[in-house]
Amino acid sequence: MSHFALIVAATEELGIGVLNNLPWRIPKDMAFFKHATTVIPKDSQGQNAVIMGRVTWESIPSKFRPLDNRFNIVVSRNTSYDLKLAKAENTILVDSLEKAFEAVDPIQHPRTFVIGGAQMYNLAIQHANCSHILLTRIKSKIDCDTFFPKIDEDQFRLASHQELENYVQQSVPEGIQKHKELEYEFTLYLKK
Ligand code: FOL
Repeated sequence: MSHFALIVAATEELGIGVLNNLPWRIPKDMAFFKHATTVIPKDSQGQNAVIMGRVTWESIPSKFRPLDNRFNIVVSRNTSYDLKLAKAENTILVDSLEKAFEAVDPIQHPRTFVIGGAQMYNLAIQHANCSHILLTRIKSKIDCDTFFPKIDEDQFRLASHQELENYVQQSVPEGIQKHKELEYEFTLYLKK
């Protein structure tokens, strides 16, 4: 298998969720998520793959499921889990993260993103092929019951803003952004 990225929005305390949902709604971060996970590198073809745990799958509003223009891979130990797909295309169920990676053909799916939740992130961040972490850092204190693992600074370095823009092939607002009472910042970490 080839390398993959994690994408996440997390507070300074690395909170990512509460009651099986996102603790905030930041439209420009959601637009960033959609763009970053959909855009494919120049001179490649196909659609990126997004890998998620079953709880994250259920947290996505059904009208946005499966995430369009992306190959959706849902991980559940329950091999007869009912995805309840309205539109049948573009989604598979696998029973481990390793099987999710095996299901990705790098020719058809140029980039792979692990999009949550905590259990998937915990396994994926330790994986040798985890090369990128797109972290939207939420600066406000928000109560969460689910957390992203600590990013080991010996293994990952904070990339420059230019490296972030190159990766997502789009301009990204630099520095602290505001949405209502929330402050946040787009960052990228790269495997050293
Ligand atoms: N990464 C970042 N930066 N922000 C997030 O909110 C985020 N969320 C998840 C994973 N990584 C993230 C997991 N949760 C949708 C909903 C929840 C979700 C991920 C995606 C979703 O519905 N996405 C639609 C767009 C929805 C909209 O426009 O409001 C999509 O097409 O991507």
